[in-house]
Amino acid sequence: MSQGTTRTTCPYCGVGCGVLAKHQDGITTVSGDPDHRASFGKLCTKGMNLGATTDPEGRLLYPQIRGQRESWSRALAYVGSQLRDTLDRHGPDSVAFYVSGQLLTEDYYVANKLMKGFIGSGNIDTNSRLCMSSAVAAHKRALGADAVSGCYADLELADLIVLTGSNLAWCHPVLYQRILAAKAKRPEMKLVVIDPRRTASCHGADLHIPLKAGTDLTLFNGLLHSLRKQGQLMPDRLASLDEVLPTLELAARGGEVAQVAAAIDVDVASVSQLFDWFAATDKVVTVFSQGINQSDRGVDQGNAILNCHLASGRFGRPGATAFSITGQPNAMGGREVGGLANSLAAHMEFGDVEAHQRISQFWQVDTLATEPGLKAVDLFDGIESGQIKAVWIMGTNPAVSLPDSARVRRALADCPLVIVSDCVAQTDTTALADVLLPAQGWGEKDGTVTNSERRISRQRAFLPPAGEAKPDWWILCQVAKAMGFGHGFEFANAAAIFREHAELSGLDNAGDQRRDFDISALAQLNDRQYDTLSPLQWPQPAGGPLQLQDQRLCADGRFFTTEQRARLVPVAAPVSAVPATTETGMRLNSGRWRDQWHTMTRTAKAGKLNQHAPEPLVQCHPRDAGQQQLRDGQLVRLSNGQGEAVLKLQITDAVRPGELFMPLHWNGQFASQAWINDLVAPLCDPISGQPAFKQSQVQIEAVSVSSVATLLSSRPLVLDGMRYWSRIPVDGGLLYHIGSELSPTALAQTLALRLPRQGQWRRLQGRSGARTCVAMSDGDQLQWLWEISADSDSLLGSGFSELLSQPFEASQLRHILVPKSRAAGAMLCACRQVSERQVGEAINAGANSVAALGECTGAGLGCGSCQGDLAERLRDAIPIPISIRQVS
Ligand SMILES: Nc1nc2c(c(=O)[nH]1)N[C@H]1C(S)=C(S)[C@@H](COP(=O)(O)OP(=O)(O)OC[C@H]3O[C@@H](n4cnc5c(=O)[nH]c(N)nc54)[C@H](O)[C@@H]3O)O[C@H]1N2
Ligand SMILES: Nc1nc2c(c(=O)[nH]1)N[C@H]1C(S)=C(S)[C@@H](COP(=O)(O)OP(=O)(O)OC[C@H]3O[C@@H](n4cnc5c(=O)[nH]c(N)nc54)[C@H](O)[C@@H]3O)O[C@H]1N2
Ligand code: SF4
Ligand SMILES: [Mo]
Repeated sequence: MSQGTTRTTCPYCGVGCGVLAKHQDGITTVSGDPDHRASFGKLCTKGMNLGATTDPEGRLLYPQIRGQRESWSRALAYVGSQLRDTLDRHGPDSVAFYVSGQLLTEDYYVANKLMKGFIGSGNIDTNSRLCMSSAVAAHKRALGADAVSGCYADLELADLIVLTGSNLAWCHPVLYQRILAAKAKRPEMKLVVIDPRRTASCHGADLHIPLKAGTDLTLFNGLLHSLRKQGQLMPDRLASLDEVLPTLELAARGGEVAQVAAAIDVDVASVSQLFDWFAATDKVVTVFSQGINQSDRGVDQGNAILNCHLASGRFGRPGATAFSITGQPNAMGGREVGGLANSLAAHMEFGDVEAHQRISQFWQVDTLATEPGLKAVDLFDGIESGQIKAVWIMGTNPAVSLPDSARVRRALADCPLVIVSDCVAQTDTTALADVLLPAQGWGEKDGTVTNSERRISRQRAFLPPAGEAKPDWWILCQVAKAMGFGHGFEFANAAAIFREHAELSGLDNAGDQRRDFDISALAQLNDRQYDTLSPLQWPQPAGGPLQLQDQRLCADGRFFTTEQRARLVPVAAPVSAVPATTETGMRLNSGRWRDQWHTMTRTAKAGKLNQHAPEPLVQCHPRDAGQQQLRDGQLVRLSNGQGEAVLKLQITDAVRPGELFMPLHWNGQFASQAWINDLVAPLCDPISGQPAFKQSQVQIEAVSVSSVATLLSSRPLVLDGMRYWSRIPVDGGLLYHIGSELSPTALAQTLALRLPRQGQWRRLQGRSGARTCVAMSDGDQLQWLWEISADSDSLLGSGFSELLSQPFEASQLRHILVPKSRAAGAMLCACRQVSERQVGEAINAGANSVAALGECTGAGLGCGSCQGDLAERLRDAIPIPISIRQVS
């Protein structure tokens, strides 16, 4: 590790990769930490581009009350007195915290302590409710605790990996790469993907089961039945046979493989293949994530998967487990501290009298909440109804990410007191805050996170804080003191909080009553030991040496139920699977895109990440597009009784007929009307309260506009009056897409008036067939560039976004106007990082074959999968004459 380098952890997904970060001369550079056991030196695109997200641009720099800058002391006193006043006048349940799996464990611990222990309400819930709460509930039912047993090494040790409802290749890329690397070494290892969509995760798979959305229960019940018939039950780890039978009987009701295949609408051969592979393989890992959790049957679906693994003894052993993969960097840490409204700290539960006494004594309070609080969706209902009068939102953007987001925005607008701690100034949620508190972001803050395999890693500071930003735990402690709760919040640093958290986990934690979460061996760490703590998995009980090797929960066959056996949970599949298409429209599925993180507050700062998908889009099958006479790339409206969205259509047979898919990321900061959750109803799993984000019903129709524009500008543009717009930062400026009811000429005139223009600037115009591209430059500095047309097919792609940050020459208009193929993407060759633009340049310079392009740019020489694209560029490019002239 070179001098000045800090060892830390990536702040995005639940893989929890180790990062080596360095900050020098105002520039942050990162690389993978070879010694981190989650990632062994690897990072994905988001991790590699972290450096571009740490500059102070766009940050929330100082506290504000109703838009006015305030000092910290005044802001804290105000928040403290307002919360105290609300508590005194309306009782504990009139106050709520809505927190996040992106907080550090220490922040999370203090937030939970303040709300449940001192304010005395259960009303603290987290965005992990939207993410893992169904898996948590399924674990508790089957294992007696939220005990995620597995290790990442299991993904390498397994002979069969089943990904269901998980697009691991995009959402946990480093884990996916670990699987591919293991598979390359042992080609007999099998990978099966169960997803209604053909995702990037299918590229390396041996089998894709494109089941009808919402039919996993039928499939996994069918698998259990088939395992039983093949003599695969291993009852010795289970409760008595009497308890097991109802589950097996329910599973049998789904019928034999042919009936299962018909119900999930997949060919019989694929389903038999999966069942046979599963039965023939001892070491099987089933990875599940949001396609399972975010459903109105999310908990049952989780249990259907666990049933198969537990019943057949494929659990808690090297290479054999059912593995719920966490989404956020600290979703697991949130579960440890009791961040969910229905649990207490350190994996203790409401309703357990001893646990209640234990925590009360430890915190020295007599106000500890006795009842679970409101779960996320209900909590915002409580804000809407006026039951909750003050809400503090930390590290999450509910105005975008909760279902029925338009209603959430209205509820926040009407709430008497909305406090928001964030590191970014402008989000759809900060826009609705009465008080804004600037939080330190990644690289500035210090603490721990726990990844999907229960590995606790340090996030360490290596940057000065932006403006007056403070750590979340510090802000919480100051407010607690201002509310009069001084004695519980005198922490000198994050290490002191961690020690308290670790100590609590070990209290009375032994014998038959033992809890799975125990890190009491870390309660004695001094500040220096905490600072240098190496990543390690829990449990770490006191009294023995620290366990540094991989550990699995329930490996000894003892579970956390009263009888210490695992339980099978009877789960009935729906009598008839939810139809994909109904009279009311199509089924709208949603999820992640490769290079954006959630509501884009951080990833959109990295110009490179924005090139992958610069506009909001919805994917639709060619059959449905044909029926509605929709064209690829045109603007469409999605609507239902609740709301609507306007965005670009991508026609692809990767989605099933009758189903649509839309990335969740877009919001009011980046597009005119592309909030997916305006269309998602607040339908939740009845047990976990997790919203069913993947099963909305919508209609799709064309939006008619008279002109469309792609515009690159060094300065922001006023967008009033445009039917559709999207904007995304690129190096040196912004990339806009516009749809307008004006004619192309009138749109050009309107935009010209809104764009800067100065005496010495050069206006260039390029023409190719019917396409015209106009550029304005100041010397060799491009100021803006547009293509306006009546027809979206002809518009330039996103591969030109780097033009603002490079010297501009007139000849560049030539390769901008090179016709793009339907699949036009910015980065044509991902292996060698060769863009559409570089390929265009090479073609203009005379490269006339795929081999010649490879020679001059390197494109196509890596994995080779872009060679088809390169050939298409060559075919399209050569015969079209392009003229360029200076027009003013
Ligand atoms: N690039 C990127 N990575 C991320 C994030 C991000 O924002 N961007 N966020 C992180 C977070 S917080 C999370 S929770 C994880 C989520 O990680 P994933 O769960 O892998 O991501 P999603 O794209 O939400 O959904 C996964 C898949 O579920 C499928 N699906 C939908 N309905 C069904 C169904 O009925 N059955 C089955 N079997 N599948 C279905 C969808 O088609 C989708 O491909 O990603 C984490 N990683
Ligand atoms: N339709 C649909 N909706 C979904 C989903 C889906 O699949 N489909 N997935 C759901 C899931 S799984 C999730 S996890 C949610 C995610 O949804 P959100 O949590 O709302 O999304 P983020 O953009 O991650 O919001 C995090 C906010 O915290 C800020 N922040 C970052 N670091 C810190 C910090 O250290 N301190 C503080 N105080 N603030 C910080 C960021 O700037 C940002 O504003 O979306 C959910 N919504
Ligand atoms: S896989 Fe996840 S934790 Fe690892 S670098 Fe990518 S986003 Fe970060
Ligand atoms: Mo998530």
